[in-house]
Amino acid sequence: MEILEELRLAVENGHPGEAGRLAAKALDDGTEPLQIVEDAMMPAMRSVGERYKNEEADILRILAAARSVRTCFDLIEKRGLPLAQKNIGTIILGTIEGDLHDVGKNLVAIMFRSAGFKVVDLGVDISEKKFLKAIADTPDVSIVCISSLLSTTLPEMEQVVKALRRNDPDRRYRIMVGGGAVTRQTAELMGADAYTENCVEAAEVAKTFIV
Ligand code: B12
Repeated sequence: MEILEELRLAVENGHPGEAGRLAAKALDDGTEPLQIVEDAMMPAMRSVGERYKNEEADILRILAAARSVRTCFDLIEKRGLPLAQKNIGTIILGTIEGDLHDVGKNLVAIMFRSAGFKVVDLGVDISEKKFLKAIADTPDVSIVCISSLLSTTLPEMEQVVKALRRNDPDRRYRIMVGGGAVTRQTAELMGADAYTENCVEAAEVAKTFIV
């Protein structure tokens, strides 16, 4: 079996050790990091996401697949290899205030980075004030992304989206929202520019905002 196919299966089946070993071998054989991401990690995460949605895979499988992706990225980083050929834009990303979930946010960050974005990851429990400060500190920001897994934090998310809009009359940046608590409909009602259900689509949509 081709090595990237083996790696895709290792990530999909949630075997971080095996995924790391195969990624190292692929790199030793001269495979470009970007090809590893596009031909193995992204299809694997897309497939696990689909199976989770159809209730064919449980959350432990997602977490194990996410750990496998993390292992491969750490390896690529440790070798000092560039993930993307160029910097296509800057994204600020954080989990909303009151919410400490970060697995999905971290996956989104990985997918953005592999698509060529610079990511300023603010972490979890991020208030309106912290988002606004990060935007002021990042003059080249193109997209601001907010994640929420707790439905109790949706009013806060709406508040932040509105504040970010007020802060940006010239539409310097776009706003994307996501995470288990958000739906396409709530995202639209809040006034966000985009919502996606998973990290693979998040990177694809983000690229459409860069002209
Ligand atoms: C793991 C987990 C935890 C871990 C978090 C560890 C961590 N470091 O993240 C721990 C144990 C700490 C935890 C705590 C709590 N949790 Co919890 N947790 C989960 C669980 C099991 C999985 C979440 C997860 O990681 N999913 C996997 C990732 C990959 O999926 P994801 O986050 O949705 O991200 C994907 C997409 O949504 C998208 N995405 C994510 N962010 C963004 C952002 C943008 C901009 C875009 C475009 C896309 C995008 O891309 C990702 C990848 O494709 C869920 C149950 C579930 N089935 O989802 C409950 C769940 C989210 N938790 C829940 C609750 C209630 C809590 C607690 C309040 C429990 C308690 N009573 O203490 C606390 C809250 C703590 C806090 N203040 O945040 C509820 C929320 C219910 C609700 N609707 O409000 C859930 C749904 C469980 C349930 N069924 O009741 N939790």
